Amino acid sequence: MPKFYLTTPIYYPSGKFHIGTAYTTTLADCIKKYKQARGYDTYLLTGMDEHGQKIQQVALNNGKTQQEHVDQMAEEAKKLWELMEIDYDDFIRTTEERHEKKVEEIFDRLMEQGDIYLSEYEGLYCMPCETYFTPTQLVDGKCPDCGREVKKMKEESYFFNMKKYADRLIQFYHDHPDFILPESRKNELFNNFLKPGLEDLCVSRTSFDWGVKVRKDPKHVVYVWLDALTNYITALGYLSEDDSLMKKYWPADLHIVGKDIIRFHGIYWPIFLMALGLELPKQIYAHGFIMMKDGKMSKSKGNVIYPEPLIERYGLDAFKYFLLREMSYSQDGTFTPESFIERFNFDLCNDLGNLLNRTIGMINKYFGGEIKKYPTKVSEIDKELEQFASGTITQVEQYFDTYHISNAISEIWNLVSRTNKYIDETAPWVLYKEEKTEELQSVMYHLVENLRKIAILIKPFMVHTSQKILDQLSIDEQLQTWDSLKDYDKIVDLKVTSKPEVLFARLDMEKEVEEIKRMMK
Ligand code: ME8
Repeated sequence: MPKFYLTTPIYYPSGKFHIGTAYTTTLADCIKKYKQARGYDTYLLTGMDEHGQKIQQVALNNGKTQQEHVDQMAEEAKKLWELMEIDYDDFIRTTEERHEKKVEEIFDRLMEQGDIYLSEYEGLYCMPCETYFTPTQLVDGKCPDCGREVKKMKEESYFFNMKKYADRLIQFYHDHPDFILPESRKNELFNNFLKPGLEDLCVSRTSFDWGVKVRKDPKHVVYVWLDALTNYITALGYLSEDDSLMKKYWPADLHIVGKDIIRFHGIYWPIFLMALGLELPKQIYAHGFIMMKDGKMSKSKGNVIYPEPLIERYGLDAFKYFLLREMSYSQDGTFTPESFIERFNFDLCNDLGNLLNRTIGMINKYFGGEIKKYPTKVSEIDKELEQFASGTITQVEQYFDTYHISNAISEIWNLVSRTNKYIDETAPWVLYKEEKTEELQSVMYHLVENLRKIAILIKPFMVHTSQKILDQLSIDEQLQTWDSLKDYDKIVDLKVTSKPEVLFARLDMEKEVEEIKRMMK
């Protein structure tokens, strides 16, 4: 069985997770479920990035010890992932012993082999990002990542010799054109950071102590990014007695990250791995941001929307559908209450929900709910629909395989629309009136067959809706698998439910928009 190791970033426990943060995990979970359906032995890692000055300060502000704060946040994160049915295999926390011990060892080793050396650092520091910048990297004198004020700081620090590995990394980029996705972000990284030449990276701090201490010089704590990035290997038991997971799953097949942290993953992480003599991950995909009408989500703007109330009111499947559909492969996505309700009403209720309801209603009315077997008489238009569906499957697989999830979903919805149109074209009510039984049987067969396919295709992101469709149509278990998508004539002796259940009930636009605005306050 081929393996597929994928990771989300490990999250900062600095505040409640909004829908933007939830997007990364939703995407990762969808890709995992797709890969599983395709027969991969998958392993999904997520977790928490619990060290650093920012966390120390948040804990202090909340009147808690750092440990109390991160413990509570880890519980909250796990609760959210449970609500969102994120099927992760491990949840690593950087304050766990299994991680801290290995970070100490890694740091020691990099020092011993001369990749890390002691010097002094003077620079412009952005505290929320825990990153030093050179004056030229600033944008309007402020942090290029978050736009906040930077502070002049000087400290004795350990440095990582990035220059030593820069050429090897440039070569790696050339040899692996798909290493960083999407291409636009790879070009950005290459042109803005690699080409001008890398600076050595400051990898320790003395200004606070909430972190992994450098074993041989404990007034220093390890830079949070060096600490955090290694989670992808410490979770697999790197340098441990039992490193069977490491042997099995490393290198990672896919690191999923947001665009704001691609520099750390696309430059520093590969170089750390080279220094450790480990293989580099196969791919790193940096997605865009979920934006609001008035820009980034922020508490001060009062435009933050959290996953819980949306899921509670509209269901998990509608929530995931919206996020994954709205965020394109290489651009940002936008959340507005209006677009959320529109997608719910049009895509889910009108297009998909109605297709199922009309189909079940007609089979009950015309054939007592029964479909016997593949029709004896198949018209041109039926065949054309079969071809359309098989084209959709090929396209959807291609899109899923290259992480173009929004495009994959659009393709599936094209099939939904095409199938709705097929009902209008074949006018089953006329065939019934004219007693064209064989033709009518074929139309009903093809409707059920397409709904079966649609249900399988949406399963990676709409598990419940998928199962409801398959159950209401009483599809045999063997015909619920991804492999069975290539079949088109295997349905026999099927009886649909006589009491169809509405998948998505139409919402009142005005009322629900108000409701979502209330959630944002
Ligand atoms: O970056 N839309 O953690 P984090 C989409 N601890 N994605 C968003 C987003 C938005 N509006 N806001 C945040 C960290 N994200 C580090 C990672 S990994 C070794 C260390 C994404 O909690 C963001 O891009 O700040 C990142 O991928 C994830 O949420 C966690 O962000």
